[in-house]
Amino acid sequence: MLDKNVFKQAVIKHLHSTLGTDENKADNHAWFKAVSAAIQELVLERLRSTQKTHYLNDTRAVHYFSAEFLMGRLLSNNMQNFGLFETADTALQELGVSLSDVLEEEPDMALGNGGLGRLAACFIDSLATMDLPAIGYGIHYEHGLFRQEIKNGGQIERPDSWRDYGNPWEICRPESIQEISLYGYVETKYGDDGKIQKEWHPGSIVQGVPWDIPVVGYGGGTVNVLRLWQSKSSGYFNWDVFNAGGYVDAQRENIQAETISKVLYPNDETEAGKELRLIQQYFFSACSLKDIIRRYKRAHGDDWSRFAEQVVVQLNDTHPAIAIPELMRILVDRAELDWDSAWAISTKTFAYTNHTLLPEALEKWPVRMLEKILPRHIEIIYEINHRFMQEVENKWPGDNKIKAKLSIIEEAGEKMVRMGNLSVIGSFAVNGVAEIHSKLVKQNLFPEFDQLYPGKLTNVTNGVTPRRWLKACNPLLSDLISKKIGSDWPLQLDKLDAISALADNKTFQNQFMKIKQKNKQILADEILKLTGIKVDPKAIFDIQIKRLHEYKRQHLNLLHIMALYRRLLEDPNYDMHPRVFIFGAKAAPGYTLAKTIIYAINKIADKINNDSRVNKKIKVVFLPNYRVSLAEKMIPAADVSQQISTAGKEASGTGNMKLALNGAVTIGTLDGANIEIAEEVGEDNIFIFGNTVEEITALQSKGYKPYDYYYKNSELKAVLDWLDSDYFTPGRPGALSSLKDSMLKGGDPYLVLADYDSYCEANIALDEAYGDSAKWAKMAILNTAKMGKFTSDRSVKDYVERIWKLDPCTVDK
Ligand code: 6GP
Repeated sequence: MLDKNVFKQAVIKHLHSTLGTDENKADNHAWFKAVSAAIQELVLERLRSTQKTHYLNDTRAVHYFSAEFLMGRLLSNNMQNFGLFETADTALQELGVSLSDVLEEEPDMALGNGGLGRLAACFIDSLATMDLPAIGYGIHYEHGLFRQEIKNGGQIERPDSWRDYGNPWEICRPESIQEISLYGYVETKYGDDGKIQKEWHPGSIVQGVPWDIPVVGYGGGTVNVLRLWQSKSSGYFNWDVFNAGGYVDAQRENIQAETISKVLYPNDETEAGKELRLIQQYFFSACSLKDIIRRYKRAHGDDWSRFAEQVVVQLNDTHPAIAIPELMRILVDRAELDWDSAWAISTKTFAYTNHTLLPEALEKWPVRMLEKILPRHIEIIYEINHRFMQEVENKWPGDNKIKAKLSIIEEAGEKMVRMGNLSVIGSFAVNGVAEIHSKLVKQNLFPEFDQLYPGKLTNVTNGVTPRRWLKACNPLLSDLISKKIGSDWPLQLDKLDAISALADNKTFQNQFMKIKQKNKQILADEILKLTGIKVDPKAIFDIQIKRLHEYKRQHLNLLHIMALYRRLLEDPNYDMHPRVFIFGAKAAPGYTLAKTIIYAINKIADKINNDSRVNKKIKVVFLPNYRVSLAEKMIPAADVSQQISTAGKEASGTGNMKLALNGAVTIGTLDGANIEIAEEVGEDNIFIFGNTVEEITALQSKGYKPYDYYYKNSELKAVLDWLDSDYFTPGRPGALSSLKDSMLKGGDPYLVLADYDSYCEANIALDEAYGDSAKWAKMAILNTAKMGKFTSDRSVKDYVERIWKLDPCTVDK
């Protein structure tokens, strides 16, 4: 593609003419900018060809609406996808620059919280790789997810400023600015034909400025776009104030408009319920729909009949669900289609993915808030609901209980709009993200909808991109795999299965485990650099990385660590393989108990790591500011993957897939995609423990009593009581009591105590298995070998076949 010398010249050219510096003066950041600019030249060339090809072929495209895209870093990814990584590496070496240092200069694009946002990033990677016409639509947050610092063991949130020094990938497109309306009132008029017409007189207008981030497919054939909207004052609305001498007041409106895209709400799986959040949702959904319609009209004029043939919109959770009444508003009020035709188009356009069953995450907006911010939309929602209630009446005549349950409007207490119900009613397909989750969506969340619309509710199991999550992040293992089975596995992950045949081969086992050992050494160095803690790379590296949430049960892991600590104090010869427990997790700033768990991990870590009686056997590490780029360093070094959520709570998980792909063995519950991982790797190659969904339901229905477990198991009791002392928090007795209380007085809502014994047993089995190095190597190899199913290419293929109905469109080189 590009040879080393041409690449060098391009980099130097950008160093000179884009950055205004030179080889002698440039620091790593300048090199990063220059290298990115050189790569971006290629990216933009492919972007132009892609857009032209899609336009000429008038392709049907998927529009992935998501309030979050957790992209991470792009330079290494884009070089990998163009096959230029090695070229760049040697070119820079010859210029006396280290590529890995340069890559470290790139801030993560952390425009997301966790699983949902990272899934969106994997999907757009797969879409481009598979030459599928697609656009990601989201918000150009000025501040992504907060940067986490740990002070005295506790989490402190600092603002993230990912584009303070400019972002080399994004392109501003002022030519495609959109304007959207907010507030105001609706006027009811009668047309000449006597028909009722509605006119929304907005109280305020906001501009959406699009920033495009190119999304490079593997192989560099297709380059799609992620279009992120930045809010800006419309500029002319406040001239009156301005002319009246109110310069400062006029600026106030600018500030308000610009607030919309200022920050990402840091709540993971918790509904924010804040006015600004609803405005964010409407802002990006409305800008995106306008953008889609502008493009559609360019090809098809005012003929709406082909809209749903050309456009499919995937709603990533209910965050963009307001797009449903927005499209109805455009079709009915603006295009003057009759309701039924408009509804037919709308319901062929939208599809909805549910990502959680947690009640606190199911979005509801006060009717009052919608009346104020989106007065026309609430009318439309009422109309949708009115017609839907007739359908319900036809199916279940006279059943008011069902009506109350299925209604878009919740009437008990303050009137609320249920965005989940709106999404199911307004979409032609609804999917969960793993088999068990989709089953629970059908059985528990939306059972009546499943009866009313047979076949609408379906499953698409999540996946992850093997380009980022194996090829790029684990180059040693990738090279070994390619040597053994050829190099096309990143595009056909099923091919990994071929290494199963080598799982018993001593030479291959040694090669595989040597690489794991090297990756562990690299992580050990990083841990030392980041925390000052020295860990032994020969110990088991046991990793739990994910957002901090009670349902994910980091505290179950912690109770077991404390139990090991006690066992070692009681019996210095307690037989266990040395183990390093490594955590990475951010807590929502307002989630007090989650923050206490972070504090507990750090305090217990301090104690254990400095206790010479035990610190040869156990160490505990909390790596601050967990994010995509840190995950890329941790995952290749994991021996053990902790996936220990309460059964029925983790919709799928995707970290579980990334860790197993890199040869970590899972200790996990029968929850989310763990179940499918277990099916793939086989029960001998995973440590499954804990109550199943059915068992948990049974426990709860007979009245779950956490105290029974507390009194029955003296070790568990001792460990929990320990939290009340000041052993881990010298001078602050009781600082960790709220954690104990959550599992006893608080009723232990996530059944930590019910799974404790079984978790301890699984850990013992794991420790024994690790002691047999050939056995462990085989397990690790088989985990990598059997992950073919979990490529996001397979997920996207499922979406294409079942929901999106897209054809690939190759872009000539
Ligand atoms: C997450 C789920 O918790 C996780 O299990 C799943 O793998 C991921 O979505 C991708 O599907 N849900 C969220 O992050 C969320 O905010 C509203 O749900």
